[in-house]
Amino acid sequence: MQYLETVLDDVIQRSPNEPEFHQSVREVLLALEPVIERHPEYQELGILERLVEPERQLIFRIPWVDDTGRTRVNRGFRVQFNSSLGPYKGGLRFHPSVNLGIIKFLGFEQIFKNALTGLPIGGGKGGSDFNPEGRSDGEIMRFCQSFMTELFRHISPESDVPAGDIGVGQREIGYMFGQYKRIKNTYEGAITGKGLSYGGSLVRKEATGYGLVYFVNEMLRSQGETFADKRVVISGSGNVALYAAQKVQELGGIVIAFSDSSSYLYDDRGLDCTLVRSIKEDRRQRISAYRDDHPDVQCETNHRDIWSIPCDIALPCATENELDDVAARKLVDNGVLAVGEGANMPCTPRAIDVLQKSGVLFAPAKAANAGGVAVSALEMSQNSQITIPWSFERVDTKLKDIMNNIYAKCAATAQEYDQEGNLAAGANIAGFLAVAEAMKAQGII
Ligand code: NDP
Ligand code: 2IT
Repeated sequence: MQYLETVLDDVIQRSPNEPEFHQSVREVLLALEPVIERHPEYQELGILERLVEPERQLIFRIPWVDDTGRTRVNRGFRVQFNSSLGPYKGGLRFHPSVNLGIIKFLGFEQIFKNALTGLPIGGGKGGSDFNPEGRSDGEIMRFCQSFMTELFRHISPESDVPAGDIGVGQREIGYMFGQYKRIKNTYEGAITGKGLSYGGSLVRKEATGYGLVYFVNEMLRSQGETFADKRVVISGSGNVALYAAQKVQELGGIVIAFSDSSSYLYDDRGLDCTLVRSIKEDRRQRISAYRDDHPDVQCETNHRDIWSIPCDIALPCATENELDDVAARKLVDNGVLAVGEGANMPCTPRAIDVLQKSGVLFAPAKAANAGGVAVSALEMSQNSQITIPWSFERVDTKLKDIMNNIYAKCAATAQEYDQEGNLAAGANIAGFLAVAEAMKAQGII
């Protein structure tokens, strides 16, 4: 459709050198052709032109002093992308690869993901090109404090509520919350993913991984399948990967591989997920340390080759574009049944094409990994009232309901738009419709 191509061309022209952002916009726009045909008013109101332009983009300097006394400078970002459905909501990423284009792609995805949860949250994302690897606890704290010393003026429970992402877990959230509270002199939930002792929610830590597995389980169930005895390959070994693995095991699946940015582990008999969690979460070591206890387990240094391992279910949970068409072809040749995206945009467009054309069940990120942000919104809800913290069971049941609803919405929307079984199309269309209707009602702003 010429109109959609023009919108995409404008994005590329206006924001060159942001390939990941172009990729995420292209994927959504490609899915919207039948929607624009049914709703010509969206074109008249410039909904798409407004949607692809962030409402606000903040870029700031983060000076800090390392342990040797040397002054360091990093760049900080917060992209407040769309607030039609609620305050901006989305994580902060600390990784050397972070730049404006990466944050814009993540923020753009977040708009539709948050819409799919059905909760009142808009889309945003932020972070820094700071590399936490090898940094001491003191350095991490000073960096987080400097980051928040600028960010605090742009966030609040009513306007923008950050959380974690790659390189930002409970430790970093704690330091940032402390600095926010100190500067604002207000004890309020302007950030989620907090520790349980100071306003965090039970299940937030587990939420993205658990939610992914709940979603994939629904997808399997639609084909009369379950996780029982399925061999599951999981990339990454961070927050999302570790708790996806825990839930896979609870449902009877066998986790046979994990990776990190330097290697992958493979044991066809199944890996000890508790040990992997302790290595990565508590000891902050490389995954290869697993071999200290299990010298017989395979550990390969080319972590990208993880997709050549024969498996029934693949869960990419590390980073964007980590699974390309060559990897997808290997998975298909090895008989993979389902692929569920735990990371944001982990499969390249060509990989998705290979998987879908080969009849592999495909769970798209913006639907399948929405559990984390959904429980973040439940944390916001608890923070906004004086309440006894909700129990693990209560939050987990809500999470499961939300993921099942997202699955049902994606499946029904795909069917309504004559693309039965295409959950990616269903997610893009359903997420977009929720945002577009709110934008339409709120006028040209
Ligand atoms: P973590 O920092 O906890 O873990 C990231 C994992 O991926 C680590 O094992 C890391 O390896 C690996 N990794 C990171 N970058 C790369 C890279 N460039 N190449 C190879 N491996 C890499 O992050 P999360 O688990 O929180 O996030 C993982 C993915 O899930 C991201 O795409 C994130 O955006 C997405 N996500 C996260 C949510 C959350 O609630 N945390 C919610 C929804 C999506 P190493 O240990 O060597 O650094
Ligand atoms: O990509 C994501 O959804 C996240 N990193 C979680 C965002 C959040 O606000 O909890």
